[in-house]
Amino acid sequence: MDNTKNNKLSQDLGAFESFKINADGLQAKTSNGNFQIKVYDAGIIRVHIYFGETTDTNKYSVIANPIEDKFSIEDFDSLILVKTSLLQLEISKSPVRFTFRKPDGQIISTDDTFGTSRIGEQITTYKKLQEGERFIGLGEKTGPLDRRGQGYEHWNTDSFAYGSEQDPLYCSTPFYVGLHSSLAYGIYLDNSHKSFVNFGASNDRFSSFSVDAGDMDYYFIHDNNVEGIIRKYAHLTGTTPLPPLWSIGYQQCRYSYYPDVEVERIAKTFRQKNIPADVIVLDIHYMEQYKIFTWDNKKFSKPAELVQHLKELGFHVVVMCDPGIKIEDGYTAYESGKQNDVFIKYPDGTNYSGSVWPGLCHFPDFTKESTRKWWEDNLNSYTEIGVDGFWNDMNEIATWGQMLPELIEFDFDGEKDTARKGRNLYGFQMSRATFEGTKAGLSNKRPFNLTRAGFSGIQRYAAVWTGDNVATDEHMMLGVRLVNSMGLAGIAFAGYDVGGFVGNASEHLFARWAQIGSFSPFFRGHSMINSRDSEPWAYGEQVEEISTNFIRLRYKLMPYIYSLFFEASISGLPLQRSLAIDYSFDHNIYNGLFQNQYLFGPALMVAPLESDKTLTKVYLPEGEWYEMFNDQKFEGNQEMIIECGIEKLPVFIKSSSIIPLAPKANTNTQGLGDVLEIHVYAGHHVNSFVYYEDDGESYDYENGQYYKRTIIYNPETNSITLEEVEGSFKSRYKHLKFCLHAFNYSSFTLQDQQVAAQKHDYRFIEPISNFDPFGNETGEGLKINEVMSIATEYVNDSITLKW
Ligand code: NBV
Repeated sequence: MDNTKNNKLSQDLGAFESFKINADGLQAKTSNGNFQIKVYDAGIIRVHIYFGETTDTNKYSVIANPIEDKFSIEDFDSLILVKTSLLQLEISKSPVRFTFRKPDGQIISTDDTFGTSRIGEQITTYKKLQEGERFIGLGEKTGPLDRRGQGYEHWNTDSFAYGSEQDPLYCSTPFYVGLHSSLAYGIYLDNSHKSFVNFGASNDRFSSFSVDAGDMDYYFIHDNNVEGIIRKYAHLTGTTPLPPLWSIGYQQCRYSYYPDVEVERIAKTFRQKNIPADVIVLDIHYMEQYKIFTWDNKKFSKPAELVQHLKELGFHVVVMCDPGIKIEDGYTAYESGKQNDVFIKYPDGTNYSGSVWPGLCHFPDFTKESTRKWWEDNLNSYTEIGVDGFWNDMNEIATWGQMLPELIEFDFDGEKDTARKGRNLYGFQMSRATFEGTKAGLSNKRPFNLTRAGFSGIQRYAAVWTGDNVATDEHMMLGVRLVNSMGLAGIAFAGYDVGGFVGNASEHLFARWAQIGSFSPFFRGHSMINSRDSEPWAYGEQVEEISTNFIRLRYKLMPYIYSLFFEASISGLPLQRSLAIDYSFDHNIYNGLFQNQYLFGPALMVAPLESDKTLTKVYLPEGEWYEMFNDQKFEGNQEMIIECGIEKLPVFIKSSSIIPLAPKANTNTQGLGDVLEIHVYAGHHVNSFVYYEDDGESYDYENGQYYKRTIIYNPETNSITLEEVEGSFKSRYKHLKFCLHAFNYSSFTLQDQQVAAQKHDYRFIEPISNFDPFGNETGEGLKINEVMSIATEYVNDSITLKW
């Protein structure tokens, strides 16, 4: 298909001409272009196609390097074969087309007859749709879990009150997983220009991905399952670093709390009411006329004192950071920004100006090292007074009218390019500058960093939230799906505005949202200016009790959640896991009724439901499940109708699960008890859980100051073992309590000594006063879990309980 004579039509790579083998792959020339193949791992092959003489790649997302000599290349008459232990890439020579196979020859993915072609600067790769092929992932994208039949664009966009089908939103991660014939593969399209993915949107012939400019540069990933593919994507683009423990507690936000006394009143109310919380977020009104690095000296006359008072109450402060720097003589950030030449520019060398909150602004060029340093110096004004949380907003870049001219120039660390390539990277590089800058200013303390916009790799620098959602049931469910999908794209630390940002939540909507949010990685209540108050107590007593119950439950789950963040920091596996990760080939999970269900860590399955429902359909995948709030046991592989009043949520625990729980606490840093409960759910399969603990705030864990041990439940040998501790950190727990669910044994030994087990009631949540959806006053709708408990001292040596 050589259309060279007519450059208005598409032109593919043409025929193979020559190639050279390198230590990490091969470099080839075709009649119309070039391609490089690089091996990054036995299951990761990079295909880099370019039509001109020079390459145009993205230097910010991938942090892995190719491996050398772990593959073989064979040259045949009509094709070249690149082989690793997990993959075979077959490159046909005329025309040049790519086919990925398993070592046994089974096709994983093969080019459509169109292969890779360009129309002008735009390049598209076409892949044959395989029978029954599904597509999942792609990060913050609306639409169903199975994306087959949909198309998407990557172009970071401020999307106030977005519709449930709207695309694009704020954050782009062009990485998806294809599933067919019981196998899974991933494709990461590593190009930050505007790009498109088509999952067979208009016909059943091909899926395709296109870039508006730059090279066609993609990583093909294969592993035994979706989990393995996510791990490999994390190998390429990095993982979420361990967040400070306080940041995974409840965060209270509002646009905006002011003045300072109001902020303190909110904080004190949490404490008076014993509702756990760790963070108060200051939105744009803390600044003087929305100018970053300033404080409004009337509303916040003594910021250092405020931060200190809040600290005494056990609260950390997160501050809003907008990128726009107001053009105003005498404003320090503006003057020093000009002096240090930190802003993005027009081609004539003048600084780009755009209107946003403070008025006309210039915008820092975070792809420039000296700008990042300047940003760091300015951020010191926050870290110096004890602020350790940062919120990067409006970084799509959002300006009034939303039209960032594409000719704007970015430094790209010495390789200047335009906003066509820079726009999707702006939030990513701003978050990088904020993370690295505040990390430097906090001397060995971990900052918390949040962003709205980002690109693949953003997980290394910030948590991501889903922007300006709306207070409706539809949005609540959409938010769950967005976070599930972001988890599939490497963003383990993600969440949504609990209660809805735009509009006013009803009482029941807030209650449901707080329940579901308590099982999300990032847990923050937030709402817009001029909307109703949205603290857990602002919706009446019943909602206060329900929200408090679930926020407390989250705090009980903290040892489990923190251990999962540790796991995410190593493997990239998300906390909030779409069922498509573990049950990828069970077609029921893609049913519109069940597509929002997810696992929160390996043990819990949450089945979100709307606020006006008291009956819901839940799908239990294979295995055995216990309903969390009454331990009722169900066989998997079935749909069920569940009665679920507004006081609780359908949450199921997988049999053989191991869940470490903390004593009741109102913060993650103060008043922590010293009894660790290990809950184990009777089951038939051997299971293990890696328990992880450290000081929760510093980087000392990098020098071995952590406390890690594997807990193993083995129903075959009738034992639970806590293996010996690794690391030099001393656990904050002194006592240990085994809480055994559905164990029908009466005789136990601990370290070979006979021990007594006590049967007693256990409640994860309390009944709601004056309210019972099932007709009585005592909250009996909420049945009680019966557990068998065995208490002992918590020692570092291996501990074994037997029965
Ligand atoms: O800073 C104000 C808001 C913030 O509360 C919200 O969470 C962001 O998504 N911000 C957007 C600016 C504009 C809101 C209309």
